[in-house]
Amino acid sequence: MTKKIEWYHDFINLKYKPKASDLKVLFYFEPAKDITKDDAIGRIASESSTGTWTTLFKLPPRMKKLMATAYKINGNWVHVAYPLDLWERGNMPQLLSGIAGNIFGMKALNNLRLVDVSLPGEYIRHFPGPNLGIQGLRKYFKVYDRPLTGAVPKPKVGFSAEEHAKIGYETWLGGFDCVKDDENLTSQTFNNFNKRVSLMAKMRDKAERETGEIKDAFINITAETEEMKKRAKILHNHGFKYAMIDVVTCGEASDQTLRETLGDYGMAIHAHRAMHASFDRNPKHGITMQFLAKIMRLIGVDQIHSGTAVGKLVGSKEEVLAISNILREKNVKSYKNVLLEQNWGKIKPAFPVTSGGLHPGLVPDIIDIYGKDVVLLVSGGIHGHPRGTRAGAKATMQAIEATKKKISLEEYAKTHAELKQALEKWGRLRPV
Ligand code: CAP
Ligand code: MG
Repeated sequence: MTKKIEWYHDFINLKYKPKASDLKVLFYFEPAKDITKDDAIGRIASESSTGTWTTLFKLPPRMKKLMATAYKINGNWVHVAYPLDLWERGNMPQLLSGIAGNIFGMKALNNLRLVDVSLPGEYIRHFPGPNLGIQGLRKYFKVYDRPLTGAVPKPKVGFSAEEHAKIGYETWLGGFDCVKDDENLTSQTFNNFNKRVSLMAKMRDKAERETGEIKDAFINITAETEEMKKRAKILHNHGFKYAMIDVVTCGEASDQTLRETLGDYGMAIHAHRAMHASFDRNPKHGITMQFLAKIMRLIGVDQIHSGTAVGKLVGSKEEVLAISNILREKNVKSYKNVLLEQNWGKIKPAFPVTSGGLHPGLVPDIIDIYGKDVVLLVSGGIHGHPRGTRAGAKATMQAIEATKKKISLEEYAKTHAELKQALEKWGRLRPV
């Protein structure tokens, strides 16, 4: 008789009823050749909690309490429950090192996808969530009945700080609430951060005086963490309500730190998700965008990019709706193999941000998918307007008005020149 050398199956118990205090995770998995489903599932639960590849000389019985349990298998989906004590409170990198860590590299799995996590109240209450959230930001802008709007100067990078601020001014004067930096604009030789901030503040003040509206900007502070803290302070000193962070490339640890810093200044975080598609694009492997959205709401971003379903970047309508649900609802209901139930307790709702290949002709589709609680970013789609940036922003605002009034864009365009010109160029094009 061969000796038992591993204990992976000890992590499976289909009779287990998760406790209210457990963290519950839904994974999609595909076992490698010659690996049974149970062998695969056991490894997922083991490697993400307390196990190792072989039986041990010593296994103190009390440690069994920390083992994860695979408790429900549904085709290639498995539900795993984790005892709360496995997790340090308020430490997001540590959670990821467990449920999104070594398991992705196991030879026994051809594919593994972390779909969603359901977090108990006792875990959630150690995170701050958004500082202002949807209600706080609406109150700040005094805009309650339409999406917030913003645009990035295009080309992405290359403008000087002066040129950037002038484009910003045109964007604001066209009716947009915000001007956004692109994800790869930080503080380059041709566009220094400090200079950009001070010129943008001047132009913002001018735009506010001339329009009587609140104007702001998502200026990108992405850098090494200490540097980000300095940049956050500079933004605060210049009266900006937001800072923008590339939350994936910066990492959860610095996101958490900056949430504290910006919270002290009463500011909000615009979260750009550049790099997300490296782990969420393959539907069989990696981490879903809804999971990323969940941990970002918990860490406390006020808004995060969530896709368009109709623009230039990947992302289905189902995914967009799942992300919006996670960001905006108080009680998220489980949905197919896409979402787990989540009670957000006191954590505020965050805005989804729709962006990428949008233009005025796509506004009705976007509002149909998202409703009004969304930040709408139209960049190429305003700067490419035949009459320029200001007219492009006006055309977008007209498209929002038309949609609110339930009038077709074509009809509204008869009395709104900027919208008419936009439709002549792009129509209802869905770019690829
Ligand atoms: C959009 C954008 C945004 C992407 C991000 C760009 O520009 O500025 O970064 O939309 O993608 O650089 O492509 P356009 P996502 O409006 O000119 O397309 O929102 O999917 O994270
Ligand atoms: Mg961009």
